[in-house]
Amino acid sequence: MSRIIIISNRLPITIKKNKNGLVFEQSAGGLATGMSTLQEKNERLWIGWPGIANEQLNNGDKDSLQTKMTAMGYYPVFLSQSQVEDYYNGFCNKTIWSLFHCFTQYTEYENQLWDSYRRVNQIFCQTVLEIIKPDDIIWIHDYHLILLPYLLRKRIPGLTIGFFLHIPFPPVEIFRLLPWRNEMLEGVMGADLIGFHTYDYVRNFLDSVLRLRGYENRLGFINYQNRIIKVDSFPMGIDFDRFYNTSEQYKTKKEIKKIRDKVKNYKVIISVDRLDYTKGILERLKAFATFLEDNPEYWEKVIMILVAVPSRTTVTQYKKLKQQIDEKIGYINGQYGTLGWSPIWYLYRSLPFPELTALYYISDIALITPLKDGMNLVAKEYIATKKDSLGILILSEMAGAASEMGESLIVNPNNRTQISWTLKYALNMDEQEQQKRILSLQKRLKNYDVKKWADDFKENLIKIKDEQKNLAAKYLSPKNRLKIIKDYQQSFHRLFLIDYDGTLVPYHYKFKQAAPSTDVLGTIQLLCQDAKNRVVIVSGREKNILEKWFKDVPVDLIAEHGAWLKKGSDNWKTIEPLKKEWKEQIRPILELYTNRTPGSFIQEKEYSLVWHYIKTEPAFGRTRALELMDSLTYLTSNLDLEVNHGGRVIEIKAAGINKGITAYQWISEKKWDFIMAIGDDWTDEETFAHLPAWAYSIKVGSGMSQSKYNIHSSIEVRSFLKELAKKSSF
Ligand code: ADQ
Repeated sequence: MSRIIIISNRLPITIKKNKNGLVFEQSAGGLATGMSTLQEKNERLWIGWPGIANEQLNNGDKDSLQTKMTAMGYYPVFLSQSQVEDYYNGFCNKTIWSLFHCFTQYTEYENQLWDSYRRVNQIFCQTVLEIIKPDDIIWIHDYHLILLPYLLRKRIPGLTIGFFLHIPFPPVEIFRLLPWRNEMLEGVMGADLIGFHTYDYVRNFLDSVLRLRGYENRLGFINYQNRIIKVDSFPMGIDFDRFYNTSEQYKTKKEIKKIRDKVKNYKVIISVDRLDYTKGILERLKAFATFLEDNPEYWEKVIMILVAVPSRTTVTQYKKLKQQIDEKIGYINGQYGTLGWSPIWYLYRSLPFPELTALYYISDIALITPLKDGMNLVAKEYIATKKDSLGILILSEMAGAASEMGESLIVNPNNRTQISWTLKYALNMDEQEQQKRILSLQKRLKNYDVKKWADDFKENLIKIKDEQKNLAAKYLSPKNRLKIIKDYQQSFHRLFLIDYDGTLVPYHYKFKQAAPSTDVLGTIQLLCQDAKNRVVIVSGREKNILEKWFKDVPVDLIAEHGAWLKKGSDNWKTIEPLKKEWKEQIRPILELYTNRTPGSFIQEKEYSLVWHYIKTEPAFGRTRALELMDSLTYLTSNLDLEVNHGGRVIEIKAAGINKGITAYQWISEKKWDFIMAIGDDWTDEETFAHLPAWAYSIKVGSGMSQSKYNIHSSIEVRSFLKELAKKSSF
């Protein structure tokens, strides 16, 4: 059984040094819980920085630390104070964190910080190499280690590497601002599986890969340097049961009672975050002030408990924000407070689990309005804690969690009027409505908790690795070449179905109007010299271009992905039958949206899939439909489909023609005893699908395919075709 190696910037354990020596403090974060599930089936090791700088450790400390930690399943990466400063406080938090959250105004582009980031990624790589075995499964976490997948891949090419980004991936217009964007993309593409919280981030990433590096994807699969990479969304969950059951634990019950005695009959709005500019705390306070201003009837009736965990306290931006928040709270309490009532109760510290969950439990409303947030686990924790099903979540549409938590009240974090109005609406929501919303949110959180998330990621990683291995096994070996040549020599009626771009000529010709070279025409000419051979060029190109290019060779032509066909000297013709295999690829997306959108459903017709949202809450259904259209437009952009939106339905149907159906006109024409189809992309898969089982299908490149064999390049295609042609016996 393979070992799982988790790599993150910080270990879930912190080392401190006091006069008695080294002290270990375990932290029970959400990630640690998720990762703990992995050790049920595999041996697990976690590599990361233990939170103490080299300068505080002597050699003896380091040795004893390593021994003790290894026994606990951890392995430390040692960093100096200046490395932590320039890499973590520097590049990670002043460059990546701000840029990826679209705060370009706070982003610093300093070569010195970048150098340190690269250096620390290399230190991580060296540490990992000290203990790694080739069949280990590596799971790298987050933006601190974006270069690590590539560094490890370079050293051990066959390694199984997964990468998960916990923060948003920005739109390409923002990402491209980074001077080191190409190195970052190459870094992460060293992984086999790349995970994000939401489809939006997946889309942004794929967009950057296409526009900055020129790699296309098909349904999230990228064919990169003869390796298939999968990019997908895995919305991180929480330890649902732990939060759901907390209100029955002794310590939490005690806290609940204590807090209830203090908050008396006030309606309680809770706000919990790390103190970070992305969390929108200042904007939230302004919105709360608007609410108080607009609704004096709630004075002395409502309080907001604002909990902020100190974070990155040495970074200037954070110091400034802390000061602004302190001032704003002071202003609101001064402006609206009375002798016995302060509208905001402020806690600036980390809270133990029973206290934090007691606060969640007693709160009537959670107001969580980040300006940008990868996921936001607090929103999920709040809902999970509500065993009595009472409470309302007001959630920013900018949090990744919003795409799964449609039953909460979704707001724009910058729209104070909307937030003020929504607070009033929430304060008046009846219990039945609250229960309905919470129960359906809880069901989803329970189904996809943090353990399921971790398992799902691991399984997908193993699956993509298996697919890569299957593919490697399909490369056309010398032995198989000989077998094909033998069959060729023994046959009398041969059909060749050959794609043009990416097959006879390299893929990048697609973007040019380049005519076939003399070598390409010579190869085809050579094949056509044998009267037993019938050659069809099966292309997506326009018919007039193909006709012009191949006018001097006696080939048949299929143009525009099967829309047009031309046999010998006949005129061009069209055909129009329909196919439906694409449904297997599109259905999961519709199912995902159906799961996330109560009231919606899928209707399956023979040649189309229809997503209905007539029975959903109108505004919510419409928002979801627009999101789905966005995903579908993207996902179907290189599939042969039409997507139509109207009348509260979205319909996806086959456009009706493809290379395979048209190629079948030749395949079914007579009793061939040798058929060979060669192609490089998804449009050629249709040709492969229409072949009899005994025919030879060859895919150019390392993409996944139903072909029998794969071949590396168009050069190899031409040389193999020439080799075959030369074996003709006249
Ligand atoms: P964070 O930005 O830290 O995480 P979040 O997902 O909300 O944001 O997680 C915060 C965690 O801290 C929660 O588990 C919460 O319980 C805990 N916490 C908050 N306030 C606390 C307090 N006062 N005392 C104790 N604990 C407190 C990053 C990304 C997120 C992404 C997560 C996970 O920025 O978008 O959801 O990683 O991928």
